[in-house]
Amino acid sequence: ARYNVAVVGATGAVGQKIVETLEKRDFPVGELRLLASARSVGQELKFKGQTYKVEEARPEAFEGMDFALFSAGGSVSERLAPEAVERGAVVIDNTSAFRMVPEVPLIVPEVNPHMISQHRGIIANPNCSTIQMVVALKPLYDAYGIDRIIVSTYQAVSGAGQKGIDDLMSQTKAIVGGEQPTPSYLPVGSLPKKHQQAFNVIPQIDTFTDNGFTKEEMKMVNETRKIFGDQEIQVTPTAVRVPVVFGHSESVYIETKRPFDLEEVRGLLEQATGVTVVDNLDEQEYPMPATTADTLDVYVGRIRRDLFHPRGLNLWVVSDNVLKGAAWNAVQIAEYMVKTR
Ligand code: A2P
Ligand code: 11C
Repeated sequence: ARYNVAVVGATGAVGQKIVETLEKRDFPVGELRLLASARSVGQELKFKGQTYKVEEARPEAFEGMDFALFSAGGSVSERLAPEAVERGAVVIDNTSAFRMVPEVPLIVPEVNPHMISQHRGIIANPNCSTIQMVVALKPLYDAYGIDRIIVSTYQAVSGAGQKGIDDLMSQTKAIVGGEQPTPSYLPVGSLPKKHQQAFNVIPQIDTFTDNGFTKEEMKMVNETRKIFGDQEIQVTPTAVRVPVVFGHSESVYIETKRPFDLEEVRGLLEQATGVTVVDNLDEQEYPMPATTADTLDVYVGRIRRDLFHPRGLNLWVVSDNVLKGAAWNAVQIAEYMVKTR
């Protein structure tokens, strides 16, 4: 069988990777519709050697589609996802628009694929920094339980979209060329104040909430609880933007409920689907964005027992934020649905 697929936001950083991933995975695409804003109408994109013209994302564009993969921002999803569902498509949404709606499954296929079947038209893809963390923690959660997670992120600018990438690139060129950088987008596109991102780290991703945590950090708290189906799990996040283009890194510290054996932890991670362990200290081997970008897995290294807490464990977790963190996770959900039909 073939499936008609619409990609909303096809010209964006994630949208382009969705199209690439559909091709690389040889997803059984029937008709493909590449949708974006009116600004991009007529722009040409390639899929399997063929040229496709970008069309405007309008309700009628979803007519006859089986899947609609959205990554054009929350407001576009809010407006058009219901239109796609009304026309019979299953929506896989990369934005935060529906993630916390109780009836909408929030899916990471390695963690909670059993929730997919409960959808009523919309399936939500979690935030990138949440996805890679829960994939790495799933085998440990199942084996030992987890009381608490303390996580600090080192997030790539591609998380902020093409404008984030362009901002880092132009600042870097300016500085290397001996000129003053002119920050234009980061840390938060919608706020007037900008900071230098090149050769700098910024402890703010998205806007702040009343409790002093950013929205990005609160996504890591709330989405982790929803995905594990565990409202007790304590998550303390600090989300930081670093001058990396592709690949989020995370320093993850957990306290398990039951005691663990470190060799067993290593074995569980090595066997886990979607996880690759890179942890050879003698050879200075550990995961890094530069060596793992453009691949699908979540990489785990620096696996070590805490010095003080008897059930404390430290991990270093790296993954390509636009692939497993967004495009691949979305296509993987569609693959799962096609396989289990
Ligand atoms: P466009 O290129 O026409 O602006 P990124 O996250 O890289 O910034 O990409 C955002 C994506 O969302 C782009 O494909 C962009 O299309 C699309 N987009 C933005 N606003 C709209 C809109 N109002 N309707 C449809 N697509 C939109
Ligand atoms: C970032 N995690 O790195 C964000 C981007 O909720 O899907 C993804 C935002 C989201 O800036």
